[in-house]
Amino acid sequence: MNNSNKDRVFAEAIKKPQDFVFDEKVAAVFPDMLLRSIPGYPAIIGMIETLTAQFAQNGSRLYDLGCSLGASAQAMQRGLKADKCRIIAIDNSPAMIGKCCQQPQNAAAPAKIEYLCEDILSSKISDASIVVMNFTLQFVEPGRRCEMLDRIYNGMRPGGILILSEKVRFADPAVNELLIEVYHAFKKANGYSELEISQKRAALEKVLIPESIRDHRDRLIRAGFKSADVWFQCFNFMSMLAIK
Ligand code: GEK
Repeated sequence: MNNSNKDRVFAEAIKKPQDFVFDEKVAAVFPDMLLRSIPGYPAIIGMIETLTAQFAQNGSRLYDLGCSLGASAQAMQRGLKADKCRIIAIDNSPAMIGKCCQQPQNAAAPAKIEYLCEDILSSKISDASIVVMNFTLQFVEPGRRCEMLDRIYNGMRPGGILILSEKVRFADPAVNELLIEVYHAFKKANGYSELEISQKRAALEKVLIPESIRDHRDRLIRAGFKSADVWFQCFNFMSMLAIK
């Protein structure tokens, strides 16, 4: 990897701590940041491809909400076997969407990816057979998460799926602390220093609000999904499959 693509966003001591933002600096190193910060990220992306092959319905829409650089949308594009679908990838970070639009489209793919720079809380979601929220709901204000899930559910076809991946917390504070420690050991093993780990943790504190697996499942069932089950978990990171 070229050194300018390596995540060093929190490597130097920060004098005036600020909340984490998805700006140009983060977008420039984002693939490296995700790979070294989310246990199982490549496996989740691979399974989004597999799930798309299984669940995409002819003539439907596939959404990647909080797409960042479009990794999930691109996985859906690779897995897509259904005809006449649209793939819509949305993020409210101009830095992320700007980089997505510079990437060449795969001309041989059955559907091209449409990138939109907007707030997913006001995005139109309709006729969807697949919706992916890969580590995005955790950045939505907790008070607006029910509304977000209701909008997704109402915009989906019967038999459609929502893939919801999130960092989670555990109800037992001791277990929660233990899993956070194990997670930090994972980051250290991936080359992050104590300083990088603690400065990023502080920057994310008010921005990334994790909930328990139970909170997520209850909200999905309350929104109307027939089932909502964890299909992937590693430490305090998980992904659920909710079926309408
Ligand atoms: C991946 N899914 O590689 N509206 C639109 N975008 C938002 C909003 C919002 N209200 N809130 C946050 N975002 C990707 C990774 S990253 C996860 C997703 C992480 C966007 C935000 O700008 C960022 O790009 C993304 O959600 C979260 O599979 O960094 O841990």
